[in-house]
Amino acid sequence: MKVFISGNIAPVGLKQLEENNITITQWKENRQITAEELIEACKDQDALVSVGPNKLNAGFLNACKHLKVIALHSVGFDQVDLDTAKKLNIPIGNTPGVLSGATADTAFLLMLAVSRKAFFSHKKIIQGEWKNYEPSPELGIEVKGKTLGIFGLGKIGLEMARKCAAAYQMKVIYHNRSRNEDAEKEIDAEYVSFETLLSQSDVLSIHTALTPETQDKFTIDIFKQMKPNSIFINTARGGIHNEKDLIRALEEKIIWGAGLDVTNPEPMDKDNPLLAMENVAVLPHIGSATEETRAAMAKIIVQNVVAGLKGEQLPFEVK
Ligand code: 8YV
Repeated sequence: MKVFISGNIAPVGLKQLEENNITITQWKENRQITAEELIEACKDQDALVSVGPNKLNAGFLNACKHLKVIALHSVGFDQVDLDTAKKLNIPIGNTPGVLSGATADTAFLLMLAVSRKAFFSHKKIIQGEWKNYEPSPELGIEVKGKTLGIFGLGKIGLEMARKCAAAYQMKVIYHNRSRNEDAEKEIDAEYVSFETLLSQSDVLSIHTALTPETQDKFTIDIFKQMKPNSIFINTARGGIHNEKDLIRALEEKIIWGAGLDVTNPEPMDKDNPLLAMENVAVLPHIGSATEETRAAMAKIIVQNVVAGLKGEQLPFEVK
């Protein structure tokens, strides 16, 4: 059996695939594979491990209907046309659970980096602007005891809420399509309407999937409903916020700051105005990028590939 891997996965994954007598072909170039190249590469393969943002749309799936399984190197599956995959009987696997801690760490890191203007201050040193001790340079704000709003309280949102409640006794409010009663019990999270989430959150952290419903959800009209001293954090998908509107909301001080691990498009242009802003911290989509998490993701990928090649139910299948 043969698998094509469209990028890097942790070595443990490669080793385990080989132990299962699966022949690996891997995309090694230092650029994202194009749609045409991906179709070509999958021609003689039995399985695909899709790393990164390759669009697995109807065009790709119809051209590759011979694939027995597609294992995503992500928990998110917005890049896949699930209806077409279902029609063609191609099972799609993802990597839920194992990256919740690392992704929530990234949200937490961004919250602190923004609130203390860390990235901006760091840049000032590099630019040679640290000349003497200034007791009141641009001051940050503290998050202790403030209200954390979670948009999409699933596994990752819950990890973020736990950290904020434990470290800073933050009050947690959340908005979801349906209530998360376990989280309500565990961390006293309060379910609120979307409008209340906007008007009461001091830190608003996005942890929902990108769907037609959440696409471009955070526009200027939405930012205007947030507190002027609030911080917007997005570690989910860049398509959930409207970037032009976010820039305007920050420039016009409609909100206080923003921390992003996801942008639209990715990669972000190096001249993007967000990168020069004092109250902004941007990371290049590193949510799951730790040794431990990437190894755990790779092991799940192997389980999905092996099961799919045997025609068995994937242990982690996107439905
Ligand atoms: C992925 C992610 O690791 O899991 C997700 O949904 O966004 C990331 O953490 C990344 O897309 C690389 O495949």
